[in-house]
Amino acid sequence: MKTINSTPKADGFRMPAEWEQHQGCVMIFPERADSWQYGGYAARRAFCEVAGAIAQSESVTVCASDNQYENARRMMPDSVRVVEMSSNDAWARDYAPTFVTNGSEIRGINWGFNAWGGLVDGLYFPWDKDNKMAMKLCDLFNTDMYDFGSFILEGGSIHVDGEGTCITTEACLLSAGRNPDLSKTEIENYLRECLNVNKIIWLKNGIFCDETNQHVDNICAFVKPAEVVLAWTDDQNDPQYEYSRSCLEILENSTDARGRWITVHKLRLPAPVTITAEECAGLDTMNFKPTRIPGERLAASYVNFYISNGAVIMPFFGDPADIPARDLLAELFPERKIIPIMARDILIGGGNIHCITQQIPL
Ligand code: KQY
Repeated sequence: MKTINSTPKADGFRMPAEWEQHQGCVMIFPERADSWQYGGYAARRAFCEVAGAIAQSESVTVCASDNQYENARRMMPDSVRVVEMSSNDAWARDYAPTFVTNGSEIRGINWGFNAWGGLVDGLYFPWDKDNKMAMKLCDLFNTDMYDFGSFILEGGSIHVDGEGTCITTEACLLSAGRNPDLSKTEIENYLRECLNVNKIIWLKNGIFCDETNQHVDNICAFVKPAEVVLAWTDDQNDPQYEYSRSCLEILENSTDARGRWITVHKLRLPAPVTITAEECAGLDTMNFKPTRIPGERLAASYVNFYISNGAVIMPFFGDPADIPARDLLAELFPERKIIPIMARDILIGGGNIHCITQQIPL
């Protein structure tokens, strides 16, 4: 693996849209007991279901620590490859490489990772093993690497259409714990150079109570060029209403990199999902403090789906809104199978299906 001292844009590489063909997907086996309740058993089962669903149409590699390797190999379907790799937690979207392509070669981008805000408002310490994963994965997948380790960015904070447009949120990218010495224009320049985009649509907020400082991948996702789904509530008393309304206004008044107006499909949220006292009791403390408190709202959203070569793997929450959400995605992705996974045990960790997966383009 060689480190390349230029930028993807300068070399004619771009980040493809998630619906473009993949060679595979990478995930990480969940383990830490202050993220995943009751020792992570239920979360592991949910991760196995996600991996199995993705493996129906592309190859899946799951990274597991030495401690969990045997378990992971036993639990994961035979179609899934398990490799030993250490990490601090299990969020492949955020610290696996962002892959870029020139049509015949792929390269990985290593962003800096500081657990969603470092010592300002990060979610755990240390994060050194997570931060090394992009480099290790470039080696594993035999790709050269762009090293932007001095720029803090998680994969879940960007979405692209593969045709020059990126969507992100101000709440996350301009947060004090990431790149406080960079102006908005300087941050945009990183996105332009690294993803090879020339239009950045800045939403203000994401999902209420999303502990990543409101990653875009929980509120809004491209479903095809110039078309997005937006997490939506009609309840004007819900703080989410104002967040989603503002996103709608921005999106409906935006054109993409090719000058097309954006069409927005409202993907209605489930009723607010909160963590129970029993679930909290199954979480280890962190620095003598509980990581969640009973009644805390979790950042549940149907937007956090993964597009595989043959399917859309989406979260279900056991809410009546599951069905219309599935039907809307089926309408928007007529050529793909919709595979719902009961995702509460992933959500308790703080993210969902998109957050635990990272695609590797062809
Ligand atoms: O991408 C994500 N949604 C990661 C959330 C991390 C939560 C740590 N408890």
